[in-house]
Amino acid sequence: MFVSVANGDGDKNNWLHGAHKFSDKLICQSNCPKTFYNINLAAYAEYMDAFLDQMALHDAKVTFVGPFNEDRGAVSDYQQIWQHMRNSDFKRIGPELWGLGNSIIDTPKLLDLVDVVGSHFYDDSANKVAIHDSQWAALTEAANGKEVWFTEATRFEASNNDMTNLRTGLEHIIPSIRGGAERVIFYQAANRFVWYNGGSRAYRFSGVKQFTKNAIGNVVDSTSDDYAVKTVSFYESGVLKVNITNGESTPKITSVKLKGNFAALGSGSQMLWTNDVEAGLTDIAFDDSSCWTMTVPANSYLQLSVPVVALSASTIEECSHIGLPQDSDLPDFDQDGIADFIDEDDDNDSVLDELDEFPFDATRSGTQVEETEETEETEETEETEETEETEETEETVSEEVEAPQTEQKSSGGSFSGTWAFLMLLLVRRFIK
Ligand SMILES: [Ca+2]
Ligand SMILES: [Ca+2]
Ligand SMILES: [Ca+2]
Repeated sequence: MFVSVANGDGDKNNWLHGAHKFSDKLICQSNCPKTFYNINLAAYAEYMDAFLDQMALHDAKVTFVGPFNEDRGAVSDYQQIWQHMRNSDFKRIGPELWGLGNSIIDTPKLLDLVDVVGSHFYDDSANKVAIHDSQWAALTEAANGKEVWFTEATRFEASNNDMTNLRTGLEHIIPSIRGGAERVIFYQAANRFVWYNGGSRAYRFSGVKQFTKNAIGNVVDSTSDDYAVKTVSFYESGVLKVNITNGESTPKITSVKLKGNFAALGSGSQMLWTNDVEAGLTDIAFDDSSCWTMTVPANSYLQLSVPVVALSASTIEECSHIGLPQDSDLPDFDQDGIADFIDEDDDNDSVLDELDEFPFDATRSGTQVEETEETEETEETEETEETEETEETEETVSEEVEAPQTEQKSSGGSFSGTWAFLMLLLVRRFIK
């Protein structure tokens, strides 16, 4: 059990932040040593001792203690608290600062005073997406071998779009896991005791449950070439769990590649969350391939369960499309049920696309015209980058994001560190 002093967002005046969350009885009145918020740290230590005693008395033994919550305690503050406390049979957590950036700065000087390095992550503004992974990796580096925990994962938006609320919560934690965090502490996603009549349970309960129950084994290196697409994967006992979110309002046809001499073979599945679907399960038969394309719907979260084997002589390296229910949302000009990107005749005039005017040639059936540059028609504002996978009718977006970790960080499992998966997601927006 982990206990940490908390800010009081539930207080109607939102006053229980910073120093206000500490009782007046803990504030030093005169002749005070210089401490954080002028707290009498001897009294605070006694308060925590009494709390731990009461918990133990009721068979709720506390094993981890965080004395500060978004309070920038100094080295001397931590020293005094631990020195004054009678109880010591627990692990100490700090600094738990509001911003990951400050936690990175403070961690080295606190290393002798904490057993677990914890941080929040509210400095995750959109313009810092490119450094989310590397920031968490920097905290792991600063922790110098001590465990890193993300101690307040709570970016589940409270909008009226249930799907967005789930997705933002997952997007908040993915960089921490990729960057080396060993544990993530949620709140807002736990089941509550009250579920009033007429209400419906939010997506975040089922989505987070799916994510966490399969966040076992070892974290696998992965990378996505689109900042709007977040991914993190876990491997255990021959099965790769691939989590993918798409934060944009358009579906993306995505290439998934297994690196490191592995192929997907056997019975797998997709569990999908979209605006319209909660936990939709689809079985997938993998046919000994190391690459496939699939559709990641707009504003979605999906988890693939992929049985993996070593590459063999029969492994297929060409990326073929795995048809999934979400394909029905893709553009289909002639509405024949075959999405444009795999339909070889987009206007059903019996002239194949490659011989026909592109993209939609219903008004000029049968006319052979010169090939034109296809990508100029619907150019996005995002920068484009060619990859070896680029085809004429598709646009690659954004830069490649390298996963920072090279070692497996999660506990448990028998996955050897010398086996290294690299999962590469080449994300392409469909524009044909
Ligand atoms: Ca079609
Ligand atoms: Ca057609
Ligand atoms: Ca045609």
